[in-house]
Amino acid sequence: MFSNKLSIEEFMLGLTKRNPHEPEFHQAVREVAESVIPFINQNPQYIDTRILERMTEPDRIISFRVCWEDDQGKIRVNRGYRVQFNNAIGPYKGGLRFTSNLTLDTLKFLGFEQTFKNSLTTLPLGAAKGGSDFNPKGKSDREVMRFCQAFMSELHKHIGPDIDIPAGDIGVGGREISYLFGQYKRLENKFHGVLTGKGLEYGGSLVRKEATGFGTVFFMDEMLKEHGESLEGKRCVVSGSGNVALYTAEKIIQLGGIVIAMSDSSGAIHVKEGMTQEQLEWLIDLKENRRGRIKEFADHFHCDFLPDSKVWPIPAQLAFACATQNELDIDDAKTLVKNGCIAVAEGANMPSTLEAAHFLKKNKVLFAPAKAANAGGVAVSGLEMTQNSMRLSWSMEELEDRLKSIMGRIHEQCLQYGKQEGQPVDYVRGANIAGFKKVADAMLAYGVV
Ligand code: NDP
Ligand code: 2IT
Repeated sequence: MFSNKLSIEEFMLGLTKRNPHEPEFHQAVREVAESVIPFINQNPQYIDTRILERMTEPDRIISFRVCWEDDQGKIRVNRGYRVQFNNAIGPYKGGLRFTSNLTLDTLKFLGFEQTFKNSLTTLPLGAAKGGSDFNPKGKSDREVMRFCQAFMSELHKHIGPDIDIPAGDIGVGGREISYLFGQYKRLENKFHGVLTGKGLEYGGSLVRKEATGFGTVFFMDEMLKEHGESLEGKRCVVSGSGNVALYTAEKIIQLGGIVIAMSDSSGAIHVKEGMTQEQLEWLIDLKENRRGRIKEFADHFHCDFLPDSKVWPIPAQLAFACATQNELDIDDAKTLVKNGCIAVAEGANMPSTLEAAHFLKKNKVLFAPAKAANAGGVAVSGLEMTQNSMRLSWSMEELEDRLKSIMGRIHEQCLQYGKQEGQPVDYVRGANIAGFKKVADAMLAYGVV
Protein backbone atom coordinates (compact mmCIF):
# COMPACT_ATOMS: atom_id res chain seq x y z
CA MET A 1 0.00 0.00 0.00
CA PHE A 2 1.03 3.65 -0.41
CA SER A 3 0.18 5.47 2.86
CA ASN A 4 1.70 8.82 1.88
CA LYS A 5 0.72 11.40 4.42
CA LEU A 6 -2.10 13.73 3.36
CA SER A 7 -1.36 17.44 3.27
CA ILE A 8 -4.14 19.91 4.03
CA GLU A 9 -3.06 22.29 1.28
CA GLU A 10 -2.73 19.58 -1.39
CA PHE A 11 -6.08 18.15 -0.41
CA MET A 12 -7.73 21.59 -0.61
CA LEU A 13 -6.10 22.28 -3.97
CA GLY A 14 -7.64 19.11 -5.41
CA LEU A 15 -11.00 19.93 -3.90
CA THR A 16 -11.10 23.50 -5.24
CA LYS A 17 -10.08 22.24 -8.70
CA ARG A 18 -12.89 19.68 -8.69
CA ASN A 19 -15.40 22.21 -7.33
CA PRO A 20 -14.50 25.63 -8.74
CA HIS A 21 -16.37 28.81 -7.71
CA GLU A 22 -17.86 27.27 -4.56
CA PRO A 23 -16.35 29.35 -1.72
CA GLU A 24 -18.80 28.24 0.98
CA PHE A 25 -18.23 24.57 0.21
CA HIS A 26 -14.45 25.15 0.27
CA GLN A 27 -14.76 26.92 3.62
CA ALA A 28 -16.80 24.12 5.22
CA VAL A 29 -14.40 21.45 3.92
CA ARG A 30 -11.30 23.39 5.02
CA GLU A 31 -12.63 23.70 8.54
CA VAL A 32 -13.05 19.92 8.69
CA ALA A 33 -9.78 19.16 6.88
CA GLU A 34 -7.75 21.23 9.35
CA SER A 35 -8.71 18.95 12.21
CA VAL A 36 -9.41 15.66 10.46
CA ILE A 37 -6.30 15.39 8.24
CA PRO A 38 -3.88 15.23 11.21
CA PHE A 39 -6.14 12.47 12.64
CA ILE A 40 -6.19 10.65 9.28
CA ASN A 41 -2.40 10.78 9.15
CA GLN A 42 -2.28 8.93 12.48
CA ASN A 43 -4.77 6.34 11.19
CA PRO A 44 -3.51 5.20 7.77
CA GLN A 45 -6.54 2.99 7.07
CA TYR A 46 -8.29 6.23 6.07
CA ILE A 47 -5.53 7.36 3.68
CA ASP A 48 -5.26 4.59 1.09
CA THR A 49 -9.02 4.18 1.03
CA ARG A 50 -9.32 7.91 0.16
CA ILE A 51 -12.14 8.34 2.67
CA LEU A 52 -11.97 12.14 2.81
CA GLU A 53 -12.09 12.45 -1.00
CA ARG A 54 -15.12 10.16 -0.94
CA MET A 55 -16.80 12.09 1.89
CA THR A 56 -16.41 15.41 0.05
CA GLU A 57 -18.16 14.11 -3.08
CA PRO A 58 -21.99 14.04 -2.71
CA ASP A 59 -23.66 10.71 -3.52
CA ARG A 60 -25.84 12.60 -6.00
CA ILE A 61 -27.20 16.05 -6.82
CA ILE A 62 -30.73 16.44 -8.11
CA SER A 63 -31.71 19.69 -9.79
CA PHE A 64 -35.13 20.41 -11.26
CA ARG A 65 -37.47 23.06 -12.67
CA VAL A 66 -40.31 24.30 -10.47
CA CYS A 67 -43.03 26.02 -12.44
CA TRP A 68 -45.99 27.66 -10.68
CA GLU A 69 -48.57 30.42 -11.11
CA ASP A 70 -48.66 33.57 -8.93
CA ASP A 71 -51.79 35.41 -7.74
CA GLN A 72 -51.78 37.60 -10.87
CA GLY A 73 -51.83 34.53 -13.12
CA LYS A 74 -48.19 35.06 -14.14
CA ILE A 75 -46.06 31.97 -14.68
CA ARG A 76 -43.03 31.79 -12.41
CA VAL A 77 -40.01 29.52 -12.85
CA ASN A 78 -37.68 28.57 -10.00
CA ARG A 79 -35.01 25.95 -9.52
CA GLY A 80 -35.27 23.13 -6.97
CA TYR A 81 -32.44 21.00 -5.59
CA ARG A 82 -31.72 18.05 -3.36
CA VAL A 83 -28.11 17.24 -2.59
CA GLN A 84 -28.02 13.68 -1.22
CA PHE A 85 -24.63 13.78 0.40
CA ASN A 86 -23.97 10.59 2.32
CA ASN A 87 -26.10 7.66 3.50
CA ALA A 88 -23.39 5.55 5.13
CA ILE A 89 -25.03 5.53 8.57
CA GLY A 90 -28.72 6.07 7.76
CA PRO A 91 -31.17 7.47 5.22
CA TYR A 92 -30.44 10.94 3.82
CA LYS A 93 -31.67 13.57 6.28
CA GLY A 94 -31.56 17.36 6.31
CA GLY A 95 -33.49 20.53 5.74
CA LEU A 96 -34.88 22.48 2.80
CA ARG A 97 -34.01 26.15 2.42
CA PHE A 98 -36.07 28.66 0.41
CA THR A 99 -34.19 31.94 -0.22
CA SER A 100 -33.87 34.02 -3.37
CA ASN A 101 -30.05 33.81 -3.40
CA LEU A 102 -29.77 30.04 -2.87
CA THR A 103 -26.97 28.35 -4.82
CA LEU A 104 -25.65 24.83 -5.18
CA ASP A 105 -22.50 26.04 -3.40
CA THR A 106 -24.53 26.78 -0.25
CA LEU A 107 -26.36 23.46 -0.43
CA LYS A 108 -23.10 21.52 -0.82
CA PHE A 109 -21.61 23.18 2.25
CA LEU A 110 -24.79 22.50 4.21
CA GLY A 111 -25.01 18.85 3.06
CA PHE A 112 -21.35 18.26 3.90
CA GLU A 113 -21.75 19.75 7.39
CA GLN A 114 -24.90 17.69 7.90
CA THR A 115 -22.88 14.47 7.47
CA PHE A 116 -20.83 15.24 10.59
CA LYS A 117 -23.67 16.77 12.57
CA ASN A 118 -25.99 13.82 12.01
CA SER A 119 -23.22 11.42 12.94
CA LEU A 120 -22.72 13.30 16.25
CA THR A 121 -26.42 12.98 17.18
CA THR A 122 -25.80 9.25 17.92
CA LEU A 123 -28.86 8.47 15.75
CA PRO A 124 -28.82 6.52 12.45
CA LEU A 125 -29.07 9.52 10.12
CA GLY A 126 -27.36 10.12 6.77
CA ALA A 127 -27.06 13.61 5.31
CA ALA A 128 -28.74 15.76 2.65
CA LYS A 129 -29.81 19.33 2.02
CA GLY A 130 -32.10 20.91 -0.53
CA GLY A 131 -34.25 23.86 -1.36
CA SER A 132 -35.01 26.46 -3.95
CA ASP A 133 -34.25 30.02 -5.03
CA PHE A 134 -37.91 30.75 -4.27
CA ASN A 135 -38.36 33.55 -1.72
CA PRO A 136 -41.47 33.07 0.45
CA LYS A 137 -41.20 36.63 1.87
CA GLY A 138 -44.07 38.81 0.69
CA LYS A 139 -45.86 35.92 -1.05
CA SER A 140 -49.47 35.10 -0.19
CA ASP A 141 -50.29 31.78 1.53
CA ARG A 142 -51.83 30.52 -1.72
CA GLU A 143 -48.69 31.40 -3.68
CA VAL A 144 -46.55 29.56 -1.14
CA MET A 145 -48.94 26.61 -1.37
CA ARG A 146 -48.79 26.47 -5.17
CA PHE A 147 -45.01 26.73 -5.10
CA CYS A 148 -44.68 23.95 -2.48
CA GLN A 149 -47.02 21.68 -4.46
CA ALA A 150 -45.02 22.24 -7.65
CA PHE A 151 -41.74 21.66 -5.79
CA MET A 152 -42.98 18.38 -4.26
CA SER A 153 -44.36 17.19 -7.62
CA GLU A 154 -40.75 16.54 -8.59
CA LEU A 155 -39.08 15.98 -5.22
CA HIS A 156 -41.42 13.12 -4.23
CA LYS A 157 -39.71 10.85 -6.77
CA HIS A 158 -36.45 11.06 -4.85
CA ILE A 159 -37.48 10.83 -1.18
CA GLY A 160 -39.17 8.37 1.20
CA PRO A 161 -39.13 7.41 4.89
CA ASP A 162 -36.23 4.97 4.34
CA ILE A 163 -34.58 6.95 1.54
CA ASP A 164 -34.44 10.67 2.29
CA ILE A 165 -36.41 12.68 4.86
CA PRO A 166 -36.37 16.47 4.34
CA ALA A 167 -37.26 19.07 7.00
CA GLY A 168 -37.23 22.86 7.42
CA ASP A 169 -34.42 25.42 7.32
CA ILE A 170 -34.29 29.14 6.42
CA GLY A 171 -37.60 30.13 4.81
CA VAL A 172 -39.18 26.71 5.42
CA GLY A 173 -41.27 26.44 8.59
CA GLY A 174 -44.48 24.74 9.68
CA ARG A 175 -46.60 26.26 6.89
CA GLU A 176 -44.29 25.10 4.09
CA ILE A 177 -43.81 21.60 5.58
CA SER A 178 -47.61 21.19 5.75
CA TYR A 179 -48.09 22.09 2.09
CA LEU A 180 -45.20 19.82 1.10
CA PHE A 181 -46.52 16.89 3.14
CA GLY A 182 -50.06 17.34 1.81
CA GLN A 183 -48.80 17.14 -1.75
CA TYR A 184 -46.55 14.14 -1.06
CA LYS A 185 -49.48 12.26 0.48
CA ARG A 186 -51.68 13.09 -2.50
CA LEU A 187 -49.09 11.95 -5.06
CA GLU A 188 -47.93 8.78 -3.29
CA ASN A 189 -51.14 7.83 -1.46
CA LYS A 190 -49.02 7.02 1.58
CA PHE A 191 -49.15 8.43 5.08
CA HIS A 192 -45.73 8.02 6.59
CA GLY A 193 -42.90 10.01 8.10
CA VAL A 194 -41.33 11.36 4.92
CA LEU A 195 -40.82 14.89 6.30
CA THR A 196 -40.06 16.12 9.82
CA GLY A 197 -41.21 19.31 11.49
CA LYS A 198 -44.77 18.27 10.66
CA GLY A 199 -47.83 19.74 12.42
CA LEU A 200 -48.76 18.05 15.71
CA GLU A 201 -52.14 17.02 14.22
CA TYR A 202 -50.58 14.87 11.52
CA GLY A 203 -47.51 13.13 12.90
CA GLY A 204 -45.30 15.97 14.08
CA SER A 205 -43.32 15.78 17.30
CA LEU A 206 -43.52 17.96 20.36
CA VAL A 207 -40.29 19.93 20.95
CA ARG A 208 -39.23 19.75 17.26
CA LYS A 209 -40.03 23.44 16.77
CA GLU A 210 -37.97 24.39 19.83
CA ALA A 211 -35.27 21.74 19.41
CA THR A 212 -32.48 23.58 17.58
CA GLY A 213 -32.59 26.63 19.85
CA PHE A 214 -33.05 24.64 23.07
CA GLY A 215 -30.25 22.27 22.04
CA THR A 216 -27.88 25.16 21.33
CA VAL A 217 -28.43 26.52 24.83
CA PHE A 218 -28.09 23.06 26.42
CA PHE A 219 -24.75 22.72 24.61
CA MET A 220 -23.61 26.19 25.74
CA ASP A 221 -24.59 25.23 29.30
CA GLU A 222 -22.50 22.02 29.14
CA MET A 223 -19.55 23.93 27.69
CA LEU A 224 -19.73 26.60 30.40
CA LYS A 225 -20.02 23.99 33.18
CA GLU A 226 -17.01 22.11 31.81
CA HIS A 227 -15.01 25.33 32.25
CA GLY A 228 -16.38 26.28 35.69
CA GLU A 229 -18.92 28.82 34.44
CA SER A 230 -22.72 28.99 34.11
CA LEU A 231 -25.46 30.77 32.16
CA GLU A 232 -26.98 32.30 35.28
CA GLY A 233 -27.04 36.11 35.07
CA LYS A 234 -24.98 36.27 31.86
CA ARG A 235 -25.81 38.95 29.30
CA CYS A 236 -26.49 37.30 25.93
CA VAL A 237 -26.82 38.53 22.35
CA VAL A 238 -28.70 36.36 19.84
CA SER A 239 -28.52 37.06 16.10
CA GLY A 240 -31.60 36.44 13.96
CA SER A 241 -35.22 36.16 15.06
CA GLY A 242 -36.32 33.07 13.18
CA ASN A 243 -36.98 29.56 14.40
CA VAL A 244 -33.54 28.91 15.88
CA ALA A 245 -33.04 32.38 17.43
CA LEU A 246 -36.47 32.58 19.09
CA TYR A 247 -36.16 29.27 20.94
CA THR A 248 -32.52 29.96 21.80
CA ALA A 249 -33.76 33.12 23.51
CA GLU A 250 -36.53 31.21 25.28
CA LYS A 251 -34.18 28.63 26.79
CA ILE A 252 -31.60 31.29 27.78
CA ILE A 253 -34.32 33.07 29.77
CA GLN A 254 -35.51 29.78 31.32
CA LEU A 255 -31.98 28.97 32.48
CA GLY A 256 -31.43 32.38 34.06
CA GLY A 257 -29.54 34.20 31.29
CA ILE A 258 -30.40 37.72 30.10
CA VAL A 259 -31.25 38.27 26.41
CA ILE A 260 -30.31 41.86 25.54
CA ALA A 261 -30.31 41.80 21.74
CA MET A 262 -31.84 40.04 18.72
CA SER A 263 -31.95 40.95 15.03
CA ASP A 264 -33.15 40.31 11.50
CA SER A 265 -31.67 41.32 8.17
CA SER A 266 -32.86 44.92 8.66
CA GLY A 267 -31.24 45.60 12.04
CA ALA A 268 -30.99 44.81 15.74
CA ILE A 269 -33.03 45.53 18.86
CA HIS A 270 -31.27 46.39 22.12
CA VAL A 271 -33.29 45.61 25.26
CA LYS A 272 -30.95 46.98 27.92
CA GLU A 273 -32.69 45.48 30.95
CA GLY A 274 -33.17 42.10 29.25
CA MET A 275 -36.16 40.66 27.44
CA THR A 276 -38.96 39.27 29.61
CA GLN A 277 -40.76 35.98 28.86
CA GLU A 278 -43.88 38.02 27.97
CA GLN A 279 -41.95 40.17 25.50
CA LEU A 280 -40.44 37.08 23.93
CA GLU A 281 -43.89 35.49 23.56
CA TRP A 282 -45.04 38.66 21.78
CA LEU A 283 -42.04 38.38 19.44
CA ILE A 284 -42.69 34.68 18.75
CA ASP A 285 -46.28 35.53 17.82
CA LEU A 286 -45.08 38.42 15.61
CA LYS A 287 -42.57 36.21 13.78
CA GLU A 288 -44.47 32.92 13.57
CA ASN A 289 -48.03 34.12 13.02
CA ARG A 290 -47.85 37.68 11.72
CA ARG A 291 -44.58 37.37 9.77
CA GLY A 292 -43.50 40.78 11.07
CA ARG A 293 -40.14 42.56 11.27
CA ILE A 294 -38.03 42.93 14.42
CA LYS A 295 -38.39 46.74 14.27
CA GLU A 296 -42.05 46.29 15.26
CA PHE A 297 -40.81 44.93 18.62
CA ALA A 298 -38.81 48.11 19.21
CA ASP A 299 -41.82 50.27 18.26
CA HIS A 300 -44.15 48.29 20.54
CA PHE A 301 -41.89 48.06 23.61
CA HIS A 302 -39.98 51.36 23.12
CA CYS A 303 -36.50 49.85 23.09
CA ASP A 304 -33.57 50.82 20.85
CA PHE A 305 -33.60 49.75 17.21
CA LEU A 306 -30.24 49.86 15.42
CA PRO A 307 -30.96 49.91 11.67
CA ASP A 308 -28.67 47.72 9.53
CA SER A 309 -26.67 46.74 12.60
CA LYS A 310 -25.65 43.29 13.73
CA VAL A 311 -25.94 42.31 17.41
CA TRP A 312 -22.17 41.78 17.93
CA PRO A 313 -21.26 45.40 18.81
CA ILE A 314 -23.60 45.25 21.84
CA PRO A 315 -21.39 44.23 24.81
CA ALA A 316 -22.30 40.76 26.14
CA GLN A 317 -20.66 37.78 27.84
CA LEU A 318 -22.29 35.14 25.65
CA ALA A 319 -22.98 35.27 21.91
CA PHE A 320 -25.38 33.00 20.01
CA ALA A 321 -25.08 33.16 16.20
CA CYS A 322 -28.49 31.98 14.98
CA ALA A 323 -29.18 33.74 11.64
CA THR A 324 -27.10 32.64 8.65
CA GLN A 325 -23.66 31.71 7.24
CA ASN A 326 -20.71 34.08 7.62
CA GLU A 327 -22.65 36.60 9.71
CA LEU A 328 -19.80 36.79 12.26
CA ASP A 329 -16.57 37.96 10.63
CA ILE A 330 -13.12 38.82 11.91
CA ASP A 331 -14.12 42.40 12.85
CA ASP A 332 -17.10 41.08 14.79
CA ALA A 333 -14.86 38.54 16.55
CA LYS A 334 -12.46 41.31 17.55
CA THR A 335 -15.37 43.37 18.90
CA LEU A 336 -16.66 40.40 20.92
CA VAL A 337 -13.23 39.78 22.46
CA LYS A 338 -12.71 43.48 23.22
CA ASN A 339 -16.08 43.57 25.00
CA GLY A 340 -15.28 40.59 27.23
CA CYS A 341 -17.30 37.83 25.55
CA ILE A 342 -16.36 34.44 27.05
CA ALA A 343 -18.26 32.02 24.79
CA VAL A 344 -19.85 31.77 21.34
CA ALA A 345 -22.34 29.09 20.24
CA GLU A 346 -23.28 28.59 16.60
CA GLY A 347 -27.04 27.98 16.34
CA ALA A 348 -26.92 28.72 12.60
CA ASN A 349 -24.83 26.71 10.12
CA MET A 350 -21.30 28.10 9.61
CA PRO A 351 -22.20 31.59 10.93
CA SER A 352 -18.53 32.37 11.71
CA THR A 353 -15.90 32.90 9.05
CA LEU A 354 -12.80 30.72 9.42
CA GLU A 355 -10.77 33.76 10.38
CA ALA A 356 -13.27 34.73 13.07
CA ALA A 357 -13.36 31.21 14.53
CA HIS A 358 -9.54 31.04 14.66
CA PHE A 359 -9.36 34.46 16.33
CA LEU A 360 -11.91 33.52 18.99
CA LYS A 361 -10.09 30.27 19.76
CA LYS A 362 -6.73 32.05 19.94
CA ASN A 363 -8.20 34.47 22.45
CA LYS A 364 -9.52 31.59 24.59
CA VAL A 365 -13.18 32.31 23.88
CA LEU A 366 -15.09 29.02 24.24
CA PHE A 367 -16.40 28.18 20.78
CA ALA A 368 -19.23 25.70 20.07
CA PRO A 369 -19.26 24.89 16.33
CA ALA A 370 -22.55 24.49 14.49
CA LYS A 371 -22.29 20.78 13.81
CA ALA A 372 -22.26 20.14 17.57
CA ALA A 373 -24.25 23.09 18.94
CA ASN A 374 -27.23 23.05 16.56
CA ALA A 375 -27.57 19.27 16.17
CA GLY A 376 -30.59 19.27 18.50
CA GLY A 377 -32.90 20.15 15.60
CA VAL A 378 -32.05 17.19 13.45
CA ALA A 379 -31.83 15.00 16.55
CA VAL A 380 -35.47 15.68 17.43
CA SER A 381 -36.28 15.16 13.74
CA GLY A 382 -34.76 11.71 14.25
CA LEU A 383 -37.02 11.24 17.28
CA GLU A 384 -40.00 12.35 15.15
CA MET A 385 -39.11 9.57 12.68
CA THR A 386 -38.92 7.07 15.57
CA GLN A 387 -42.35 8.11 16.84
CA ASN A 388 -43.81 7.89 13.30
CA SER A 389 -42.43 4.37 12.88
CA MET A 390 -43.82 3.30 16.25
CA ARG A 391 -47.11 5.11 15.57
CA LEU A 392 -47.11 6.84 18.93
CA SER A 393 -46.22 10.23 20.41
CA TRP A 394 -43.94 10.98 23.31
CA SER A 395 -44.67 13.72 25.85
CA MET A 396 -43.00 17.12 26.04
CA GLU A 397 -41.01 16.05 29.14
CA GLU A 398 -39.84 12.80 27.54
CA LEU A 399 -38.65 14.63 24.41
CA GLU A 400 -36.95 17.48 26.22
CA ASP A 401 -35.13 14.94 28.44
CA ARG A 402 -34.00 12.99 25.37
CA LEU A 403 -32.84 16.18 23.64
CA LYS A 404 -30.88 17.23 26.72
CA SER A 405 -29.21 13.86 27.02
CA ILE A 406 -28.32 13.82 23.28
CA MET A 407 -26.71 17.28 23.61
CA GLY A 408 -24.80 15.95 26.63
CA ARG A 409 -23.55 12.98 24.60
CA ILE A 410 -22.48 15.28 21.76
CA HIS A 411 -20.56 17.32 24.31
CA GLU A 412 -18.85 14.15 25.61
CA GLN A 413 -17.81 13.19 22.07
CA CYS A 414 -16.28 16.66 21.65
CA LEU A 415 -14.32 16.17 24.88
CA GLN A 416 -13.05 12.79 23.73
CA TYR A 417 -11.19 14.29 20.76
CA GLY A 418 -10.98 17.96 21.75
CA LYS A 419 -9.49 18.06 25.26
CA GLN A 420 -6.05 19.62 25.49
CA GLU A 421 -3.67 20.19 28.43
CA GLY A 422 -3.90 23.63 30.03
CA GLN A 423 -6.18 25.02 27.28
CA PRO A 424 -9.93 25.32 26.80
CA VAL A 425 -11.46 22.32 25.00
CA ASP A 426 -11.08 22.51 21.19
CA TYR A 427 -14.72 21.80 20.30
CA VAL A 428 -14.09 22.24 16.57
CA ARG A 429 -11.51 19.46 16.51
CA GLY A 430 -13.57 17.30 18.87
CA ALA A 431 -16.76 17.57 16.80
CA ASN A 432 -14.99 17.08 13.48
CA ILE A 433 -13.05 13.98 14.47
CA ALA A 434 -15.91 12.31 16.36
CA GLY A 435 -18.36 13.04 13.50
CA PHE A 436 -15.87 11.85 10.90
CA LYS A 437 -14.88 8.59 12.59
CA LYS A 438 -18.33 7.00 12.69
CA VAL A 439 -19.12 7.75 9.04
CA ALA A 440 -15.62 6.83 7.84
CA ASP A 441 -15.70 3.48 9.67
CA ALA A 442 -19.09 2.64 8.15
CA MET A 443 -17.76 3.52 4.68
CA LEU A 444 -14.67 1.36 5.24
CA ALA A 445 -16.87 -1.56 6.25
CA TYR A 446 -18.78 -1.35 2.95
CA GLY A 447 -15.57 -1.71 0.91
CA VAL A 448 -15.01 0.32 -2.23
CA VAL A 449 -18.39 1.88 -3.03
P1 NDP B 1 -35.67 31.21 9.72
O1 NDP B 1 -36.02 31.41 8.30
O2 NDP B 1 -36.72 30.81 10.68
O3 NDP B 1 -34.97 32.52 10.32
C1 NDP B 1 -33.83 33.07 9.76
C2 NDP B 1 -33.49 34.33 10.54
O4 NDP B 1 -32.19 34.76 10.16
C3 NDP B 1 -34.44 35.48 10.28
O5 NDP B 1 -34.56 36.27 11.42
C4 NDP B 1 -33.71 36.23 9.16
O6 NDP B 1 -34.07 37.61 9.07
C5 NDP B 1 -32.29 36.08 9.62
N1 NDP B 1 -31.38 36.22 8.46
C6 NDP B 1 -31.35 35.46 7.33
N2 NDP B 1 -30.42 35.90 6.47
C7 NDP B 1 -29.85 36.95 7.09
C8 NDP B 1 -28.82 37.84 6.73
N3 NDP B 1 -28.18 37.73 5.55
N4 NDP B 1 -28.46 38.80 7.63
C9 NDP B 1 -29.09 38.89 8.82
N5 NDP B 1 -30.09 38.08 9.22
C10 NDP B 1 -30.46 37.14 8.36
O7 NDP B 1 -34.47 30.13 9.70
P2 NDP B 1 -33.95 29.20 10.88
O8 NDP B 1 -34.05 29.91 12.17
O9 NDP B 1 -34.57 27.88 10.71
O10 NDP B 1 -32.41 29.04 10.47
C11 NDP B 1 -31.40 29.91 10.94
C12 NDP B 1 -30.06 29.21 10.83
O11 NDP B 1 -30.07 28.01 11.62
C13 NDP B 1 -29.66 28.76 9.43
O12 NDP B 1 -28.26 28.81 9.31
C14 NDP B 1 -30.09 27.29 9.41
O13 NDP B 1 -29.39 26.55 8.44
C15 NDP B 1 -29.72 26.89 10.81
N6 NDP B 1 -30.36 25.70 11.35
C16 NDP B 1 -31.72 25.57 11.37
C17 NDP B 1 -32.29 24.45 11.92
C18 NDP B 1 -33.76 24.29 12.04
O14 NDP B 1 -34.19 23.30 12.63
N7 NDP B 1 -34.57 25.21 11.55
C19 NDP B 1 -31.48 23.36 12.46
C20 NDP B 1 -30.07 23.63 12.48
C21 NDP B 1 -29.55 24.75 11.92
P3 NDP B 1 -34.95 38.12 7.82
O15 NDP B 1 -36.35 37.66 8.12
O16 NDP B 1 -34.79 39.59 7.84
O17 NDP B 1 -34.36 37.49 6.59
O1 2IT C 1 -29.40 22.28 9.50
C1 2IT C 1 -30.14 21.46 10.05
O2 2IT C 1 -29.70 20.58 10.81
C2 2IT C 1 -31.59 21.55 9.81
N1 2IT C 1 -32.03 22.44 9.10
C3 2IT C 1 -32.52 20.52 10.40
C4 2IT C 1 -32.55 19.30 9.56
C5 2IT C 1 -33.58 18.28 9.94
O3 2IT C 1 -33.65 17.29 9.19
O4 2IT C 1 -34.29 18.42 10.93
